Parts: sequence; structure tokens; C-alpha cells
Amino acid sequence: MVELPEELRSKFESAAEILDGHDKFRMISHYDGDGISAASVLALTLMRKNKGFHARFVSELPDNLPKDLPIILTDIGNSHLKSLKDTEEPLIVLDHHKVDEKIEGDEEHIFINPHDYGIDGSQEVSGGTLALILSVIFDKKNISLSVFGLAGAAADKQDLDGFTGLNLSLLKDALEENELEETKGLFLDGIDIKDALMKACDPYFPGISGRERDIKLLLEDIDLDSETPVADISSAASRKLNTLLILSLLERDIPSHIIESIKGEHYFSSRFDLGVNDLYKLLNSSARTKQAGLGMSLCLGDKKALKRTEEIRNDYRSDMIQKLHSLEDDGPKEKENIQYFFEEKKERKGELAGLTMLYIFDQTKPTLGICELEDRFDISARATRKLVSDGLDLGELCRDIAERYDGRGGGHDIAAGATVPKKNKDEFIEDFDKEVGKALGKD
Ligand SMILES: [Mn+2]
Repeated sequence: MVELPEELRSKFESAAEILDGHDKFRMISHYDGDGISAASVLALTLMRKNKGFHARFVSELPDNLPKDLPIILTDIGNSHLKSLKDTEEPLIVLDHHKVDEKIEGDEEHIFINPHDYGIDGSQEVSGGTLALILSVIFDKKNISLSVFGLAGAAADKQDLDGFTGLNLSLLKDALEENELEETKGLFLDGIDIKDALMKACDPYFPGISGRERDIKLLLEDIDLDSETPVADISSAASRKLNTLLILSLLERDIPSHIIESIKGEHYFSSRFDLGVNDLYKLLNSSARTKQAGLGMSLCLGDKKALKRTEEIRNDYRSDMIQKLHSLEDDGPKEKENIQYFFEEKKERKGELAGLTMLYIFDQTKPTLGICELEDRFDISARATRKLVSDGLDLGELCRDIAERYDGRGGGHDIAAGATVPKKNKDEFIEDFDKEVGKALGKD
């Protein structure tokens, strides 16, 4: 059973009592892969006890919450706890986003924020895994839902070099209970090896991913038939392939922890016929295409939803490859301390910023993906672990700088975002550049 600080455990227990004491709930969850994971874990938990729910996905917390049923907020809510205390209905907030202040709820308002207990919510636990902990405390059999919870943590990039903290402890429990099986391999997927490399955007291999001629030469080089299914590649060919793919990353000075992360453990649930790695990518795809409900349906066992999400993901990957090619070929716009690019699709800028930061651009500067909207602009900022350990906190910067210009921002130290009136775009970028320099001690 997952180990928790005592005060935190007792909060989960109070939340479990609320689950136990009512028959129907409203779930409001963050509109992203982790948010879908969290809502799905709780939906399955409630369904197992014949309880009802209404689920809704939002990018921002609505000003007025419905007043008819107990409410569960997942992967969202931490920045609104003060006002949420006045909610009339019982309320559970499971959110791992960092906020400055610890705000206490009461018996009917349970606020669960891992940061309050010295647990790093940006690495060690996500919305999905907080939901899984609640689910397991509610009924320990629910460790069988681990594939859904851990997919949320993976969607929030908490598995980059293996799960840690509460995520790891849930994983261990699931492996022990044989609810997940562990295998090792490259994080490649597709109909065959050629298809997998043609669509490989996460991990992305500069000079190889999506480049038909280069892939043909590479496969000829190691004498591997391009139509070989990924799972059937011999271990000798797999070693050679691995070496060549790693070389493509080494040429770019990509840090070793990223290079190591292109292969690793895969966790598979036979009960649900789903793996953590595939599932989180499917959930991300459905969130990005504004079809969170479809992602949730697949978690609830709808095979048609699964097939549809796979198609969406395939189309999405082809699109991403195009975009990454042009960013790889043209490079970012550079300031002294930051690098940035423009992207017309709002929901794509974050992942592009993340992938270019990891696999393509300069590792010593954070990357901003900027999308211009009608009267404002949206940015997604991404850093590396090294930059964070050198003192950069993008969540703080996004919040502080956005506030200067009547905008809003926030997020995690390694990944954050902001939205600001369009007329202040140049000042915002200037300020961001300066503040990053300060944070990294370059001034
Ligand atoms: Mn999350």
C-alpha cells in the first residue's frame, strides 16, 4: 500500500468517506491527458460501486460551480482554493499544480495538494495518480486501475527517466499485484519499423524521424526489412537500431537522461489490454483534438473510441512530423537567454515547445511556443531539468511576467504557460528573456 505522510493519508480517507457517502458526483477535470486519466480512474472507481457521475473537462475552472451534487475536481483547482472553500456542496480537490500557500479545507472541503507535504507534484505524482491513490484508499482492489492513473503521470512527463515518488510506489504495488507487467524496449510504435520511424515524434530523432530516404538507408544499413513489426525485431537488429538512433541524438548534444529515455520499461495491463505508454499518448491526442470525452470512453472500455483515438493519433503524428521538420530545418528565433517560435495552432504549441526543447533546439535556453490569437497571445514555455536545477522556475516567471501586462500565467517549473494581451507581446518576450537571465545568474 502506497506510503503517505499521515496528515495526507487522513485527507484521502476523508475524501474516500465523501465517495462512500453519496451516490452521484460531478467531476470536473483538467482538459489534458492527465486530467482525462484522473477523471477515468474515478469514473471506473464509482462505476464499480454502482455510483453515478457526470464528467466535464475544462481548461480553466468555471466561475460558478454547479450546486446540485458533490463535486470532485481533478488536476485543476489549486489556484482557486480560497474561493472554493465557500462551495455549498461537498468538494474534493485533487490537484498537483504548485501554489505558494497551503490552504486548509474542512470536513466537507478536502483539498489535496502534494506540495503541502513536501511531495514534488511536478515529478512524483500527477492528477491521474492522485486519483488512483484516492481510488485505492477507497477500495484496495482498485490498484487494478493503475494503467489509467500512471498514464496520467506519463502524460505529464513524470516518467522521463522512470517513475519516482508516489508514482513509483503505485507502480510497485501494481506490479506486485500482477496488475501490470514490465518489459523493456524502445519507445517506438507503428504498423512496422518503417511506419514507426516515419511517425516517431516522441522520441523524435533529428535527421531520421519522418524522413523516408534516411529511414530506408538506415534500415538497409542494419539489414532490417522495413516491414518488420516493431515487436518482432531481433535483439541483434534492435541493438544496432538503438545505436544509430542514439547517435542521431548525440550529434545534437542532447543530455544523456533524454537519450536513455528513448528506451525503457513498458508497463502493460492484460486486464484492460492497454499499456501505459500507448495509453498516455492516446489520451494526449484526444485532449489536443478537443475530444476528451472520446479519451475517457476508451478508458471506460469502448473499443470504437479506442480505434477512433488511434486514427486521430496517427493523423496527429503525421502533422507533428511536418511541423518538427520545419522547426528542425529553420531553427527557433533566438534571444540572449531564450528561444522561441510561432505556431498557429494553440493546442499544438505546448507539445512542440516540449519536443523541440528535448530533441532539437539549444539545451541551454528555455523554449517558448507562441500562438497569436485575436486580441491576446498564448505561450507555452518548456525548460530542461538542468535549467530547473540551475534555478529556473517557468511557472513563477509565466505568472509574474503575465501579471505585469494584465495577463495570466502559471504552471510547473519545467513546463508552464501564459496568456497576455497581444499589444504587449514584444515587452513580454523582452522581459522573459531578461528574467531568465537573472534566474540563471547570467546578469
Ligand atoms: Mn496534471
